[in-house]
Amino acid sequence: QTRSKSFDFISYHTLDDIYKNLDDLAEQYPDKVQTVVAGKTYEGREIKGVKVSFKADNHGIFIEGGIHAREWISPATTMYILHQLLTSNDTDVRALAESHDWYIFPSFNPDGYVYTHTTNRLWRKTRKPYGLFCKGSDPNRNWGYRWNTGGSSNNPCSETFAGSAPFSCIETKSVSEYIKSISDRCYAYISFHSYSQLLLFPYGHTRDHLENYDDLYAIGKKSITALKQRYGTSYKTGNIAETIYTATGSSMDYVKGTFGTPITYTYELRDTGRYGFLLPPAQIIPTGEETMDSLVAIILHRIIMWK
Ligand code: PAY
Ligand code: ZN
Repeated sequence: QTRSKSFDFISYHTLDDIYKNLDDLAEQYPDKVQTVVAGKTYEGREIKGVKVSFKADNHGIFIEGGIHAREWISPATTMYILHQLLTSNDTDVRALAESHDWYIFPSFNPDGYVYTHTTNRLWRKTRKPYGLFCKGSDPNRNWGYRWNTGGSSNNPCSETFAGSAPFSCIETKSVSEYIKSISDRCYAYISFHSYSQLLLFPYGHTRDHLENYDDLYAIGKKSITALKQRYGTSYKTGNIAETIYTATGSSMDYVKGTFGTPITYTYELRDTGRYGFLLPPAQIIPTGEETMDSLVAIILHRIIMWK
């Protein structure tokens, strides 16, 4: 076998390169990594991820990346996490990795991601046409929990178009069915966006502090404190509506509201606007490192609080 197995974190990668690396990892770690295709996109691409498992029947953690096409640091960070789980020698990371089943999907919006590489670097949505002039729904406004009840648009030309109905995007529909099939095995759902340096949790329709707000806020505080230790990067944490703006139809709110998953966070990764969506590739590794620190804190603190 002379096939190259290299994958680096000093540049952003195409969808093909990311998928190739997932296949390579499955080949390299046959007893630990399994590729999973959770569905197809409007343009016919696979929505591919991996399940990583060091032993049978661990509790599951779901990692979602790339639902918004232009937020390139998101797929890069999910790939960084995947590689760390497989190769890190850090004691905490090893404990975290080996005591969970991981479902990691670097791109929930492959058509959009490819479009940002070929045509328009700042494309956010999916690519299915609506009417004559505009393409794409906002896949993070299309999920079937309190769909289109605030912070989304009925205009197909809008960046936050909710779609024609809940799960009108084939992408959100198929991945939601996959998530449902494993939901009883996952106690945590983490999604990655950029930018703003926020650690958000449910919900986006109201500023009210619902369900386990107090726990999620306390864990969130510990997590962003851990994140800051390494490079001084400052985050804020809180619910979506209070911390950024009203938004409905997100994947995280759907998972929380439908399955009652206790640990649900959305990262808005670096930066706060200097480079915005065009975060320089030299920041992939530091972003990955600090995010890994904060993820360790989330899971370890959850264990301390509830076990
Ligand atoms: O549920 O994550 C949420 C809502 C917040 C994000 C959203 O609009 O979906 C925030 C934005 C994002 O990551 O898409 C923030 C960026 C900077 C944007 O495009 O406005
Ligand atoms: Zn986003």
